Amino acid sequence: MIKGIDHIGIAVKSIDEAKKFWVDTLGLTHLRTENVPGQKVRVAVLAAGKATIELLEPTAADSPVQKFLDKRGEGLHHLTLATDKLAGHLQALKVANIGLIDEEPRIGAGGVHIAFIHPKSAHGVLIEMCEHHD
Ligand code: CMX
Repeated sequence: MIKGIDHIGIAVKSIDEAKKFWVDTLGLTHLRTENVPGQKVRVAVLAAGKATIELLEPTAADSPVQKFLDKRGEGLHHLTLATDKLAGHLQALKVANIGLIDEEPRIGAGGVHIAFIHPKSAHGVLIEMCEHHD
């Protein structure tokens, strides 16, 4: 049911500053930048082969990414795995007593259906699962 790595999220204080490294220096291609109001972040999507890298900049003081920056500073924030049956996968995880942040899919960047697994249930990694409808 897991199709592969969809993207890796990196918490940054400023997308404009971070792009100087990731795009100008390292040479990754910037695909788009969008606001995700439901997550209180602005997201810059960079091409990285079949997957993407998302630079996450908080847009509100109570954004989860702002909390992460305050506590840990910039760095790897989450790993996103693509699945073709998100709702069914969440149900199976719930039955297995895995701590879910989202028990139902919700809408993330790009209008994709997403749900988060709590890092305490995933060996310290915040995992996002996503299902594309294209
Ligand atoms: N990766 C690994 N561990 C993390 C983490 C992360 N990204 N964020 C928090 N944690 C850890 C904390 O270090 C803390 O551990 P300790 O108890 O050992 O100190 C624990 O999880 C609880 O963290 P907290 O700082 O008290 O924060 P909250 O519990 O209030 O929130 C979390 C943590 C993961 C539930 C919250 O950030 C969340 O709901 N995240 C999902 C949504 C999200 O991150 N959206 C932004 C990006 C969206 C997008 O890509 O579009």
